[in-house]
Amino acid sequence: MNKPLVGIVMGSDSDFSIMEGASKILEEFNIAHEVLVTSAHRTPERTRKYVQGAKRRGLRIFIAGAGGAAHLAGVIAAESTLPVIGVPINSTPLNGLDSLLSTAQMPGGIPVATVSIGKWGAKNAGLLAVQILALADDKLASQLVKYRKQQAKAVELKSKKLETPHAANFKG
Ligand code: RP5
Repeated sequence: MNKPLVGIVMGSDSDFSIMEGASKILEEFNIAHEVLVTSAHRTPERTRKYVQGAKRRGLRIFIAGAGGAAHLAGVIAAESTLPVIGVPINSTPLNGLDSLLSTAQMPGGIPVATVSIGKWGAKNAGLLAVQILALADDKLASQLVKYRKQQAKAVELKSKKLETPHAANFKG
């Protein structure tokens, strides 16, 4: 089994139904990754230990998802110079707006690349990790181009199903 390149972490197992979107993308691109639960607030020491050992174990990127006062991505970024992608989870009465602000509003000097709230964010976090890894991997870069082409084709096919006769004259 290949060593994991991406660490997908989340504040609670209740975040998994969202965060598995990131894992699915990495599986699609055959990128070795690991998934675990650790909390900035409930298990601060576990989080610190995990992050401090990550570079040595070969990890290149973190994807961190949390909800509410979502400090997980920021705490990880504070402990490591590896890139951190933050996913705000919509697990709260504020529907993730709190998570978005807590994840995105990092002080200058400690960046977190924050994606959109919830499922879209988890998927895009996976894709952003692939794009970062593809900078040094031509095969992965070609896979990304193929992914985009397939995605565009799928839109055209969906359009065909509901196009009115005049729209058929549009050659997009
Ligand atoms: C956050 O609190 C977690 O990331 C999760 O989104 C939220 C609720 O956690 P549980 O109470 O379901 O464990 O820390």
